[in-house]
Amino acid sequence: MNWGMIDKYAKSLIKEAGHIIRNSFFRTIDVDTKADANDLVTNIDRDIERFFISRIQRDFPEHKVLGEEGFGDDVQSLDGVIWLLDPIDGTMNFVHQKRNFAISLGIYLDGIGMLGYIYDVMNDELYHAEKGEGAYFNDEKLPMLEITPLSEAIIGVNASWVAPNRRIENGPIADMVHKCRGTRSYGSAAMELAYVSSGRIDAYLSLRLSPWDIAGGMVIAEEVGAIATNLEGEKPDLLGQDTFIVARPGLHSEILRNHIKLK
Ligand code: 2AM
Ligand code: CA
Repeated sequence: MNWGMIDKYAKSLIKEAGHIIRNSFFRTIDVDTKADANDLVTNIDRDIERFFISRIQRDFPEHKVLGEEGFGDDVQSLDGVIWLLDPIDGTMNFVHQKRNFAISLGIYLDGIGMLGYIYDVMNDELYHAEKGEGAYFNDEKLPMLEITPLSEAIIGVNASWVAPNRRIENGPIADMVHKCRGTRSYGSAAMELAYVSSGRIDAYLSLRLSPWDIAGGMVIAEEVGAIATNLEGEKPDLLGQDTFIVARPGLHSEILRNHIKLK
Protein backbone atom coordinates (compact mmCIF):
# COMPACT_ATOMS: atom_id res chain seq x y z
CA MET A 1 0.00 0.00 0.00
CA ASN A 2 1.41 3.40 -0.97
CA TRP A 3 0.43 5.38 2.12
CA GLY A 4 2.29 8.50 0.97
CA MET A 5 0.11 8.63 -2.13
CA ILE A 6 -3.08 7.98 -0.15
CA ASP A 7 -2.04 10.74 2.28
CA LYS A 8 -1.70 13.30 -0.52
CA TYR A 9 -5.01 12.17 -2.00
CA ALA A 10 -6.84 12.38 1.35
CA LYS A 11 -5.45 15.85 2.08
CA SER A 12 -6.60 17.20 -1.27
CA LEU A 13 -10.09 15.69 -0.79
CA ILE A 14 -10.32 17.27 2.68
CA LYS A 15 -9.26 20.69 1.40
CA GLU A 16 -11.78 20.49 -1.44
CA ALA A 17 -14.53 19.45 1.00
CA GLY A 18 -13.58 22.35 3.28
CA HIS A 19 -14.02 24.74 0.38
CA ILE A 20 -17.50 23.32 -0.33
CA ILE A 21 -18.46 23.66 3.35
CA ARG A 22 -17.27 27.28 3.59
CA ASN A 23 -19.23 28.11 0.43
CA SER A 24 -22.32 26.39 1.85
CA PHE A 25 -22.91 29.43 4.04
CA PHE A 26 -24.05 31.18 0.85
CA ARG A 27 -26.62 28.39 0.26
CA THR A 28 -29.66 27.31 2.23
CA ILE A 29 -28.77 24.93 5.04
CA ASP A 30 -31.61 22.51 5.87
CA VAL A 31 -31.43 21.28 9.44
CA ASP A 32 -33.02 17.98 10.51
CA THR A 33 -32.84 16.07 13.76
CA LYS A 34 -31.76 12.43 14.09
CA ALA A 35 -31.92 10.33 17.28
CA ASP A 36 -33.14 13.24 19.42
CA ALA A 37 -33.96 16.95 19.18
CA ASN A 38 -30.33 17.96 19.83
CA ASP A 39 -28.80 15.47 17.38
CA LEU A 40 -28.59 17.63 14.26
CA VAL A 41 -27.82 16.84 10.64
CA THR A 42 -27.91 19.08 7.57
CA ASN A 43 -27.95 18.68 3.82
CA ILE A 44 -24.29 19.76 3.90
CA ASP A 45 -23.26 16.85 6.20
CA ARG A 46 -24.90 14.52 3.67
CA ASP A 47 -23.46 16.25 0.59
CA ILE A 48 -19.94 16.17 1.99
CA GLU A 49 -20.16 12.50 2.93
CA ARG A 50 -21.41 11.67 -0.58
CA PHE A 51 -18.61 13.77 -2.08
CA PHE A 52 -15.96 11.73 -0.22
CA ILE A 53 -17.61 8.41 -0.98
CA SER A 54 -18.00 9.01 -4.71
CA ARG A 55 -14.30 9.88 -4.99
CA ILE A 56 -13.10 7.00 -2.80
CA GLN A 57 -15.27 4.48 -4.65
CA ARG A 58 -14.00 5.76 -8.00
CA ASP A 59 -10.31 5.83 -7.09
CA PHE A 60 -9.97 3.10 -4.43
CA PRO A 61 -12.72 0.57 -5.26
CA GLU A 62 -11.29 -2.01 -2.83
CA HIS A 63 -11.49 0.34 0.15
CA LYS A 64 -14.55 0.56 2.41
CA VAL A 65 -16.05 3.69 3.97
CA LEU A 66 -17.73 3.91 7.37
CA GLY A 67 -19.43 7.30 7.40
CA GLU A 68 -21.69 8.89 9.99
CA GLU A 69 -24.51 9.66 7.56
CA GLY A 70 -24.73 6.05 6.34
CA PHE A 71 -23.93 6.48 2.63
CA GLY A 72 -20.86 4.26 2.91
CA ASP A 73 -20.50 0.51 3.32
CA ASP A 74 -22.19 -1.76 5.82
CA VAL A 75 -18.97 -2.30 7.77
CA GLN A 76 -19.14 -5.33 10.09
CA SER A 77 -15.42 -5.96 10.58
CA LEU A 78 -12.22 -3.93 10.51
CA ASP A 79 -10.56 -6.16 7.89
CA GLY A 80 -8.97 -4.42 4.91
CA VAL A 81 -8.69 -0.69 4.32
CA ILE A 82 -11.49 1.36 5.88
CA TRP A 83 -11.98 5.13 5.73
CA LEU A 84 -13.81 6.23 8.91
CA LEU A 85 -15.37 9.58 8.11
CA ASP A 86 -17.32 12.25 9.90
CA PRO A 87 -18.06 14.88 7.23
CA ILE A 88 -18.89 17.47 9.90
CA ASP A 89 -17.98 16.75 13.51
CA GLY A 90 -19.72 19.35 15.64
CA THR A 91 -22.84 19.84 13.54
CA MET A 92 -24.47 21.86 16.30
CA ASN A 93 -21.56 24.30 16.10
CA PHE A 94 -21.79 24.32 12.30
CA VAL A 95 -25.47 25.28 12.50
CA HIS A 96 -25.39 27.68 15.46
CA GLN A 97 -21.89 29.13 15.47
CA LYS A 98 -20.53 28.65 11.94
CA ARG A 99 -17.17 27.70 13.51
CA ASN A 100 -15.68 25.07 15.82
CA PHE A 101 -16.47 22.08 13.62
CA ALA A 102 -14.16 19.73 11.75
CA ILE A 103 -13.87 17.10 9.07
CA SER A 104 -12.64 13.97 10.83
CA LEU A 105 -11.06 11.12 8.86
CA GLY A 106 -9.10 8.03 9.85
CA ILE A 107 -7.78 5.48 7.37
CA TYR A 108 -7.28 2.07 8.95
CA LEU A 109 -5.71 -1.18 7.74
CA ASP A 110 -6.98 -4.32 9.49
CA GLY A 111 -8.02 -2.23 12.51
CA ILE A 112 -4.74 -0.30 12.76
CA GLY A 113 -4.83 3.47 12.24
CA MET A 114 -2.45 4.37 9.41
CA LEU A 115 -3.50 7.95 8.56
CA GLY A 116 -5.47 10.48 10.60
CA TYR A 117 -6.87 13.93 9.78
CA ILE A 118 -8.80 16.59 11.63
CA TYR A 119 -9.52 19.68 9.58
CA ASP A 120 -10.72 22.82 11.36
CA VAL A 121 -12.63 24.10 8.35
CA MET A 122 -13.15 27.76 9.26
CA ASN A 123 -9.57 28.31 10.42
CA ASP A 124 -8.09 26.26 7.55
CA GLU A 125 -6.03 24.31 10.10
CA LEU A 126 -5.18 20.69 9.39
CA TYR A 127 -3.97 18.28 12.05
CA HIS A 128 -2.69 15.07 10.53
CA ALA A 129 -0.51 12.05 11.20
CA GLU A 130 0.86 8.99 9.52
CA LYS A 131 1.57 6.01 11.74
CA GLY A 132 5.22 6.02 12.77
CA GLU A 133 5.93 9.34 11.02
CA GLY A 134 4.77 11.83 13.66
CA ALA A 135 1.87 14.26 13.83
CA TYR A 136 1.59 17.69 12.25
CA PHE A 137 -0.33 20.93 12.71
CA ASN A 138 -0.44 22.29 9.15
CA ASP A 139 3.20 21.63 8.21
CA GLU A 140 4.62 22.03 11.69
CA LYS A 141 5.65 18.85 13.51
CA LEU A 142 3.93 18.46 16.89
CA PRO A 143 6.21 17.66 19.84
CA MET A 144 5.74 14.62 22.07
CA LEU A 145 3.48 15.42 25.02
CA GLU A 146 4.98 15.74 28.45
CA ILE A 147 3.43 14.73 31.74
CA THR A 148 1.18 17.35 33.39
CA PRO A 149 -0.41 16.97 36.85
CA LEU A 150 -4.18 17.43 37.17
CA SER A 151 -3.59 20.65 39.12
CA GLU A 152 -2.04 22.22 35.99
CA ALA A 153 -4.33 20.59 33.42
CA ILE A 154 -7.14 21.98 31.27
CA ILE A 155 -9.79 19.29 30.79
CA GLY A 156 -12.26 19.10 27.91
CA VAL A 157 -15.52 17.92 29.44
CA ASN A 158 -19.20 18.52 28.76
CA ALA A 159 -21.15 20.00 31.68
CA SER A 160 -23.72 17.17 31.35
CA TRP A 161 -21.33 14.81 33.12
CA VAL A 162 -20.76 17.16 36.03
CA ALA A 163 -24.52 17.26 36.71
CA PRO A 164 -26.41 14.14 37.85
CA ASN A 165 -26.86 11.82 34.86
CA ARG A 166 -27.57 8.18 34.08
CA ARG A 167 -24.15 7.19 32.73
CA ILE A 168 -21.47 8.20 35.26
CA GLU A 169 -21.19 9.17 38.94
CA ASN A 170 -20.98 12.96 38.79
CA GLY A 171 -19.38 13.43 42.25
CA PRO A 172 -15.87 12.25 41.21
CA ILE A 173 -16.16 14.25 37.96
CA ALA A 174 -17.06 17.38 39.95
CA ASP A 175 -14.00 16.66 42.14
CA MET A 176 -11.85 16.53 38.98
CA VAL A 177 -13.31 19.84 37.84
CA HIS A 178 -12.41 21.41 41.20
CA LYS A 179 -8.86 20.02 41.17
CA CYS A 180 -7.87 20.85 37.59
CA ARG A 181 -6.68 24.26 36.38
CA GLY A 182 -9.72 24.78 34.14
CA THR A 183 -12.28 23.15 31.88
CA ARG A 184 -13.34 23.72 28.28
CA SER A 185 -16.12 22.31 26.15
CA TYR A 186 -15.78 22.83 22.41
CA GLY A 187 -18.61 20.58 21.20
CA SER A 188 -16.56 18.68 18.62
CA ALA A 189 -14.86 15.48 19.78
CA ALA A 190 -12.48 15.59 16.82
CA MET A 191 -11.37 19.15 17.60
CA GLU A 192 -10.88 18.25 21.26
CA LEU A 193 -8.69 15.30 20.22
CA ALA A 194 -6.70 17.68 18.00
CA TYR A 195 -6.36 20.09 20.91
CA VAL A 196 -5.07 17.38 23.27
CA SER A 197 -2.59 16.25 20.61
CA SER A 198 -1.29 19.77 20.12
CA GLY A 199 -1.14 20.57 23.85
CA ARG A 200 -3.89 23.21 23.77
CA ILE A 201 -5.81 21.18 26.37
CA ASP A 202 -4.51 18.23 28.42
CA ALA A 203 -7.37 15.71 28.45
CA TYR A 204 -10.79 15.21 26.90
CA LEU A 205 -13.46 12.75 27.92
CA SER A 206 -16.90 11.81 26.67
CA LEU A 207 -19.52 9.23 27.59
CA ARG A 208 -20.75 8.35 24.13
CA LEU A 209 -18.80 8.69 20.91
CA SER A 210 -18.94 6.91 17.58
CA PRO A 211 -16.03 5.47 15.55
CA TRP A 212 -15.99 8.37 13.06
CA ASP A 213 -15.71 10.92 15.91
CA ILE A 214 -12.41 9.45 17.13
CA ALA A 215 -10.79 7.38 14.35
CA GLY A 216 -8.73 10.16 12.78
CA GLY A 217 -7.85 11.80 16.08
CA MET A 218 -6.60 8.56 17.61
CA VAL A 219 -3.91 8.23 14.92
CA ILE A 220 -2.77 11.79 15.64
CA ALA A 221 -2.92 11.33 19.43
CA GLU A 222 -0.84 8.15 19.29
CA GLU A 223 1.96 9.89 17.37
CA VAL A 224 2.47 12.46 20.14
CA GLY A 225 2.23 9.95 22.98
CA ALA A 226 -1.29 10.78 24.17
CA ILE A 227 -3.23 7.83 25.58
CA ALA A 228 -6.69 7.17 24.07
CA THR A 229 -8.97 4.49 25.54
CA ASN A 230 -12.56 3.99 26.60
CA LEU A 231 -13.40 4.80 30.22
CA GLU A 232 -12.62 1.21 31.18
CA GLY A 233 -9.06 1.72 30.00
CA GLU A 234 -9.47 -0.50 26.93
CA LYS A 235 -9.10 0.17 23.23
CA PRO A 236 -12.25 2.05 22.08
CA ASP A 237 -14.69 0.09 19.93
CA LEU A 238 -14.35 1.16 16.28
CA LEU A 239 -17.50 -0.69 15.19
CA GLY A 240 -19.95 0.84 17.70
CA GLN A 241 -20.49 3.57 20.27
CA ASP A 242 -18.23 3.70 23.29
CA THR A 243 -17.04 5.92 26.13
CA PHE A 244 -13.78 7.79 25.51
CA ILE A 245 -10.85 9.54 27.11
CA VAL A 246 -7.68 10.96 25.57
CA ALA A 247 -5.03 12.55 27.77
CA ARG A 248 -1.37 13.15 28.32
CA PRO A 249 0.42 10.16 29.81
CA GLY A 250 0.09 10.10 33.61
CA LEU A 251 -2.98 12.32 33.54
CA HIS A 252 -4.89 9.56 31.72
CA SER A 253 -4.35 7.04 34.53
CA GLU A 254 -4.88 9.67 37.26
CA ILE A 255 -8.30 10.60 35.85
CA LEU A 256 -9.37 7.00 35.26
CA ARG A 257 -8.24 5.89 38.72
CA ASN A 258 -9.64 8.76 40.78
CA HIS A 259 -12.48 10.34 38.86
CA ILE A 260 -14.30 7.82 36.70
CA LYS A 261 -17.03 5.64 38.14
CA LEU A 262 -19.39 4.39 35.45
CA LYS A 263 -22.94 3.50 36.50
P1 2AM B 1 -21.38 15.19 15.66
O1 2AM B 1 -21.46 16.66 15.70
O2 2AM B 1 -20.69 14.68 14.45
O3 2AM B 1 -22.73 14.54 15.86
C1 2AM B 1 -20.47 16.79 20.83
O4 2AM B 1 -20.36 16.72 22.19
C2 2AM B 1 -19.60 15.72 20.20
O5 2AM B 1 -20.22 14.42 20.37
C3 2AM B 1 -19.48 15.88 18.71
O6 2AM B 1 -18.23 15.38 18.32
C4 2AM B 1 -20.63 15.08 18.16
O7 2AM B 1 -20.44 14.67 16.85
C5 2AM B 1 -20.62 13.92 19.12
N1 2AM B 1 -21.96 13.33 19.25
C6 2AM B 1 -23.11 13.98 19.39
N2 2AM B 1 -24.16 13.13 19.51
C7 2AM B 1 -23.63 11.91 19.44
C8 2AM B 1 -24.18 10.60 19.50
N3 2AM B 1 -25.49 10.41 19.63
N4 2AM B 1 -23.36 9.57 19.39
C9 2AM B 1 -22.04 9.76 19.25
N5 2AM B 1 -21.44 10.96 19.18
C10 2AM B 1 -22.23 12.02 19.28
CA1 CA C 1 -21.07 14.49 12.21
